[in-house]
Amino acid sequence: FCSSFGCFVLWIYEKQHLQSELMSLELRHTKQQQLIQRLMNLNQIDERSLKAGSFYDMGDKQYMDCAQIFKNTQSGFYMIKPLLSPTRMRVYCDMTDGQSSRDAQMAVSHLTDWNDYKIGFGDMKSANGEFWLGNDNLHYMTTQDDYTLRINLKDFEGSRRFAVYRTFKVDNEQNHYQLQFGVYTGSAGDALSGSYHPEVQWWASHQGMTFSTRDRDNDRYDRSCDQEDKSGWWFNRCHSDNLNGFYHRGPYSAVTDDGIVWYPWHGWWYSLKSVQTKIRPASFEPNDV
Ligand SMILES: [Ca+2]
Repeated sequence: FCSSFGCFVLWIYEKQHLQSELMSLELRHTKQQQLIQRLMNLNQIDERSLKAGSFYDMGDKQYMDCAQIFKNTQSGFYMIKPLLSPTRMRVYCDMTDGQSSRDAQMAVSHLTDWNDYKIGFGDMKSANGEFWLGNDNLHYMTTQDDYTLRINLKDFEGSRRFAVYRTFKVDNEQNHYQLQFGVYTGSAGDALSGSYHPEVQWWASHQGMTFSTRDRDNDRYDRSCDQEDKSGWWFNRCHSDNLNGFYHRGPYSAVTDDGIVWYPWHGWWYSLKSVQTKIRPASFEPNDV
């Protein structure tokens, strides 16, 4: 069949051939492993970028509120432009529970002036950041359509309550961002109108109140609610809720009721753990989208 020499050559050839095939297989294996690693990394980055707190650029498309972008379904920051607003604004859109807009999370510093509240301030980048959207922006948002306000409250014992107000409106700066709201539903009690107690209502209702800050006193009190209660708010004489108040952490004693207060739930001397406010069009039905 073959001479000993011929078989030897064939053996050498086969050995070299197998060795080069092995090397090529090893190379392919390494390349595939690198590819798998790259794909895994890409996947992780993708997951991270989809987490709440991300900023989504919707390009040149114009949306008047979060409800119009709801089909995007990812919670995060978006640029919107309410009809009357001269500029686009950055808002947090909460798509997880059908709420289409979070306007503010309000455990904020009281060392802020009229102009800070006017244009907004705080952490507008992280999902749990605390910020005030800005009274001008609240005005532009709430006058272009009929909006519903939802306030989510948490205490330090782990309980949660909420309050919903129909027809939430904030007037313009000339009218000191006068507050108007409609029917209440919820579990936290109707602090905004103070309807739980007529004797409280006349001095603590926030219906029709104008906004006050430490440098602009528009309240009905002969002194300044803002200076006593350390926040910018729609004070009367002064309040039954003070959601921009001082972060006392639960029960507190102070000269005035300056905590983060929601009176019908925990009274004036308990400062809440967290406050989240959201607005969405009254006509908005997540299931329609
Ligand atoms: Ca006053």
